[in-house]
Amino acid sequence: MLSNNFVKTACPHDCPSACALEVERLSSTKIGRVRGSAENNYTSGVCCTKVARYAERVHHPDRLRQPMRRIGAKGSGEFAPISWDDALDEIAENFTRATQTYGSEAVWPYHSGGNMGVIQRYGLDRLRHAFRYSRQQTTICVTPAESGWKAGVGELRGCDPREMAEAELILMWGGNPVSTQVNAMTHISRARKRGAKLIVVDVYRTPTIAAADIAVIVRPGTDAALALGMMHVLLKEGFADEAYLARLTDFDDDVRCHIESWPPQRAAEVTGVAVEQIVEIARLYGQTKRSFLRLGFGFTRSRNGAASMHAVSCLPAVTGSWAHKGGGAFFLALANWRLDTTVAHGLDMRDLNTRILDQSRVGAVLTGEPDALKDGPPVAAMIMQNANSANVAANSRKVAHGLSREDLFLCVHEQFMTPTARYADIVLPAAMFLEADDIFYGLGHTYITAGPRVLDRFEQSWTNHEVVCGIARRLGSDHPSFRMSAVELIDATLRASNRGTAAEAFETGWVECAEPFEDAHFTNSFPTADGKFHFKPDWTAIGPHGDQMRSLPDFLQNYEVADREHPFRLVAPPARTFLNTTFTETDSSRKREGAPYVIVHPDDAAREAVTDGALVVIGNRRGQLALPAKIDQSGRPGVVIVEGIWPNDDFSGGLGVNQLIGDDPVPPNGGSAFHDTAVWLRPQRSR
Ligand SMILES: Nc1nc2c(c(=O)[nH]1)N[C@H]1C(S)=C(S)[C@@H](COP(=O)(O)OP(=O)(O)OC[C@H]3O[C@@H](n4cnc5c(=O)[nH]c(N)nc54)[C@H](O)[C@@H]3O)O[C@H]1N2
Ligand SMILES: Nc1nc2c(c(=O)[nH]1)N[C@H]1C(S)=C(S)[C@@H](COP(=O)(O)OP(=O)(O)OC[C@H]3O[C@@H](n4cnc5c(=O)[nH]c(N)nc54)[C@H](O)[C@@H]3O)O[C@H]1N2
Ligand code: SF4
Ligand SMILES: [Mo]
Repeated sequence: MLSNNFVKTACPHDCPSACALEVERLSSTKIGRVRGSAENNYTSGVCCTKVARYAERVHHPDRLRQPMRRIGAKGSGEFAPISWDDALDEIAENFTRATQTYGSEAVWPYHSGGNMGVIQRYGLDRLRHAFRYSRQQTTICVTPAESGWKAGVGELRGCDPREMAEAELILMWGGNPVSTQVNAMTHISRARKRGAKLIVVDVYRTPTIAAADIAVIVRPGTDAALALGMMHVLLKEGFADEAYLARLTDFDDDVRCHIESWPPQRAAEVTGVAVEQIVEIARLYGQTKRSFLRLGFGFTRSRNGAASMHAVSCLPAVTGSWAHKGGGAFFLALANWRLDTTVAHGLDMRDLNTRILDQSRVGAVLTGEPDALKDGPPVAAMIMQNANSANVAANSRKVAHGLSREDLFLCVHEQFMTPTARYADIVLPAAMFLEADDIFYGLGHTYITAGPRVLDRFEQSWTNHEVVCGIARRLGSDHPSFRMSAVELIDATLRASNRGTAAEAFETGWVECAEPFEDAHFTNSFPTADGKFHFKPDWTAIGPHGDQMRSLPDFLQNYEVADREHPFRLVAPPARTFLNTTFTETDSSRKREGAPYVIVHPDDAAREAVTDGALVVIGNRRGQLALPAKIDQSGRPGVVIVEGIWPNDDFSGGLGVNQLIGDDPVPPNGGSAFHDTAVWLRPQRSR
């Protein structure tokens, strides 16, 4: 029992912390404070400030209250209220018409990470499977990283992140947990109190870099070169565990020779990191087996991101630190859960012959690029849940073109009138997590967290589950799942997976799914076909663009290089008090973030005659935008940083930073290269 009015639930947002929460319930329609659960030993009583202030978001005056139909031009934002019945009729009619005209694959239900629930996100898959609509390859976030991790390790799981507390050294690579998953810092701080050191590798001075003992600032996209330079030192100075390499990896003379071709001098030239620092961090990493490698997403959001992830993930295989408590590596837990979601996700209705469209290429799909459409029919009707693609997807100019097509029927189910919702023909008001039941995969830890409903329905809002069931029934499906409640689906899922019941999960607040040490550390075998860690992966088994990769830990030079016309490399990482585009509507987050700006190195500012606070224009062949410069010696010269996915409306040209980012798929298996863009920069001339 929790004290006072606090009740248990869980955070639904797209954040590896996946916190167990305690919410102060003031009435059936009002909350007060939100805090991290002290009883859950990963959350450990901490949650981020944005969710601690959730009252501001759930009781926001701009929340959508009723279904609406477009009355103005596409994208004009002019809507008139309609009833739920009329809205569902219109959706069903348009899905039916698209199916009759082009076949069922012309309908594309689309979900993203606004809500990560097993029911309230992936439940939309039931609708697509029931009617053989196009499937979705969910690539926008994790795919490059996942591809690189799977190449070596085999499955997306690893050492228990709570073990960071027992490490002597933590190597945080390409992640910014102070901003993006604050709970990781709780466990890192525990280690540091015992004297452990923290090394952080990033491309500019983030809050996590500021907290590090050793800050390593690389040029964007060069992480594989740094890892190779470190491995060179490890091999040369006797820090490699040759017995481990022989027993549990495919390490051979080819790999040894390749690593020998990467002395620290070569790595230094590529990365910009001093030779001395490369040697220093390699030695520190090699000197203790309790070196915990914690990998972030950021360094994999490049065209060579999968190759970088693979190269970095080779480090603990070289030293054999996997075998030790407080050693090994962790990126993300996705293979741990072993949930049987047949009913919840309609897998019994799935037809594997229906085409799969790439979530990240929504612009190319909607503008009819044949490869993006898999040479199939156009997409003529869509429903989007948990997605703000007009803002978050790469090449947002192309996305805007696609979303404004007159012959596209678009339904957006949203909490706010986002840039994406503005393009809709029908806008449906969405419940927030506090008004819905769900369970969540703990991506950055080993719990499935349980999120029972805390508040009554807000105005006319519906949960994602209710909308999925409502449309499916309108279209005539008699699949039993469309008559089950979210709690019944959760219960069926947990029972089928031998993970207890919904009632038990809601009572406890979570279900522990940690693996025994031997499994989490791959003590006897890795989850690959031959049981070994692969220095020489078969990339073609991972994705269709595997032939662009090399079967070695490799620095791939396929990224967008700066050239005479585009002398700068742009990195576009998250802002601390936004969560992707969620919270861009709350005053406290907007106040803290201020306004969009671009960080420019003083040397570059001097050369381009840019002064602090002055408006500059950054651009490339995809687009351009104006924003003030913040001159700061934060990254390397030639690198500019724009933090936060600001709403398109915050830019005078009506499109944000993602208009500059390419939407070509990252090899081997797709995904977006959000931090891999070449741009020009110049002062904005007054007219
Ligand atoms: N420049 C740049 N772009 C990026 C990234 C980057 O680092 N830099 N990161 C990328 C990454 S990693 C990701 S995952 C994507 C994220 O992209 P998205 O998943 O699209 O982003 P979010 O803003 O998290 O959520 C989208 C919307 O979901 C809505 N929502 C929340 N809960 C619910 C719900 O229960 N029901 C419904 N119907 N709607 C709900 C929110 O109001 C929000 O508008 O962005 C990508 N884009
Ligand atoms: N506050 C907040 N929290 C978030 C989010 C948010 O938008 N705001 N987004 C959520 C989502 S969807 C996700 S997927 C996670 C992502 O969380 P993270 O794992 O932290 O990944 P990113 O934020 O994309 O980038 C992390 C860091 O990588 C750095 N980086 C960029 N390019 C390179 C490179 O080439 N090499 C190296 N070494 N570093 C590089 C960036 O500067 C950034 O500081 O965070 C989640 N949490
Ligand atoms: S956004 Fe992340 S840190 Fe914040 S409450 Fe949710 S899971 Fe926890
Ligand atoms: Mo993400």
